[in-house]
Amino acid sequence: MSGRKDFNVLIFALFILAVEIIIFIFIKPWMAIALLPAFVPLLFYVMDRMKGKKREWPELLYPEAATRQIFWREIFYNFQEPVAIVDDKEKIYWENKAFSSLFETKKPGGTLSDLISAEDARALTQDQARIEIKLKGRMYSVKSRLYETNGKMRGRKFNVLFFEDITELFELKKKSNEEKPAIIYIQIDNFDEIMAACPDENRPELLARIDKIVTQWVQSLNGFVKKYESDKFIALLSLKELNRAEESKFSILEDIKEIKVKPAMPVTISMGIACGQPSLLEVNKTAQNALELCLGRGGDQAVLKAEGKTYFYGGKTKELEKYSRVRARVISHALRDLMEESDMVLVLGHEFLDMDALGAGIGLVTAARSLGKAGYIILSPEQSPSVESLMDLLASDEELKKSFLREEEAMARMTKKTLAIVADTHRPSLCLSQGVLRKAEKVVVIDHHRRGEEFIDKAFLVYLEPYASSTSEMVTELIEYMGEEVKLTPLSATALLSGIAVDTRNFAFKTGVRTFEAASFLRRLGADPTTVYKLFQEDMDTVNARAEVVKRAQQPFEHIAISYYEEKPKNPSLSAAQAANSLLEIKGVYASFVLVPTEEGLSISGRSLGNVNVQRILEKLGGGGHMTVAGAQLKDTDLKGAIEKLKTAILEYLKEGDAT
Ligand SMILES: [Mn+2]
Repeated sequence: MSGRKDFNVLIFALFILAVEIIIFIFIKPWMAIALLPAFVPLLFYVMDRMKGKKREWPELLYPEAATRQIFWREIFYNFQEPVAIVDDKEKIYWENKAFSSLFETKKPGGTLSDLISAEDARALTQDQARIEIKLKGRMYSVKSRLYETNGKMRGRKFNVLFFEDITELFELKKKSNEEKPAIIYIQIDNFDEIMAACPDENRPELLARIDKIVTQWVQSLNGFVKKYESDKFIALLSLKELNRAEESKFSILEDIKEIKVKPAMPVTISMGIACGQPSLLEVNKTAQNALELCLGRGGDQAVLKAEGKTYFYGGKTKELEKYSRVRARVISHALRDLMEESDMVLVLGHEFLDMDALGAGIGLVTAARSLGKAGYIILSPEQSPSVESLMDLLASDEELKKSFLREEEAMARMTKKTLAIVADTHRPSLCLSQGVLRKAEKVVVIDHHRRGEEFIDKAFLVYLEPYASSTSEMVTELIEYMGEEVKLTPLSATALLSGIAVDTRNFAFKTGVRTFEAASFLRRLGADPTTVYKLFQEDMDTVNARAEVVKRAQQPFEHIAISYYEEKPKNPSLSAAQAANSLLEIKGVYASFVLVPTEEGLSISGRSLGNVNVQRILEKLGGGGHMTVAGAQLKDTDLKGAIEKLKTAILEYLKEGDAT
């Protein structure tokens, strides 16, 4: 730049000289001499102005070109922080002394990726990149600037890399991070039961042993612990120590089990842990939430909430079920958190979808949408006849109509963050979509069936409540506790009510106090019992066919009715189940069995009021189910043969009953 100014002054001087010469030769020599005093000050004035601009720079930085080069080279070459120029092929074009000594390079011309990782090298060939690299035990922040060259090397791209040693800053940051406080709530599971099981004289010792293990564990982590209730502790640790405890997977969970009250009753604890929230107040609140979640999952585990994520440790002992509202509330909050953490909620019912699974699904989808998340129920490939009427009703609502997805589409839209909720079953084989279940990384199970052998092992949260009347009842309670934002429309409330109605057979079976409470909550939100009643209305042919079955019924054993369909009805299993229910309406009938021809052979549906175990009877024929609802499939046998087999099974069962 300054060279150009010198040049301008020279041109100006030459111009004045030329004018003088022209006047001297071609006009009048005396005129040229006379004009000289006017031109000379003008020349000096221009030179002075140019000099004035030069003075903006310290003298040293504005030397002649050759000297300047030496200065710049000196400055950069001897600069204490490493600097290098790299071309777009990651070749080192130039480097300063600090750079050479940092990487111990003998001479420039090496490749950047030989000195640092290929990934870092690639990042640094971008403009304005900034990465942190650890080199020789020190941390460096490396910035890059991209330049395109002019002149001889026009069009070539170079990155200038500036290294800054940030070791001290980095250590300081790390240290302040490690010293962040973590709060741990520790609670002894089933404290009352443990105390009750422990003989009086041993109680002080038991309590002392528990205290000792908890206290020693926290102290080994340089933490502070305080017992604030007979079965509750609060502890404070630094994040560094918490990480250490995490590496050992919270060994205290196992250590505490060494204390056994009775041979089969180890002491277990629940731990709610939080760290890294913006304020101590929030750390505390989050730790309490984590403890609630831990208790909701059955205790004997640690739940850690940090960086917006939830981690689980332990939890191997069988969970203890208690049907309490506390549990419903805890599960509700946990489910809400999971929904909020997810990007989409998918509800999976069971094969042969019924109104309970569908009603529960509608409730869950509505909850998800109230929380601003997309929610869908997976649709079975073939529509199940038992939900036909409810589906027709839902189709009348613009919003609810959009609540269904086919399996393939759901699979395509699923991400790692998608939450899958299995409703009304806990057996993976009965699940409506095996694909979605397999792909889902977060699975919640909500079911009212007694737990069987086969179980969805990967479930993140399990709410299994055999004492609840229906999954719809459970979902209604969960929604009640989820908070005000979750709003049910009258139609979705009606769907939930129909789920309860179908599983309780209009509030006659398995109906508890909480069943009515759930129903009254739904009614308040506009659920319509008449609409529910209409959902169960049937066409004339179905009713007639069933009347025939009832008419044919026999009672070969006292209080047990057996009947059959002569021809295959439109929906064999549904018709048989309904006919068996109708038989139970007959005075004196405690259990009923209805046989029906199916595509594959014959199917038997068994129903009971509770004093006859139809499950045990049909298990003898290779079937299964519950005490009051069971079924079996028979192949290679005609109707007459099947009835004989059934009678033999009942007789066997009755004899067993005599024996016990
Ligand atoms: Mn159900």
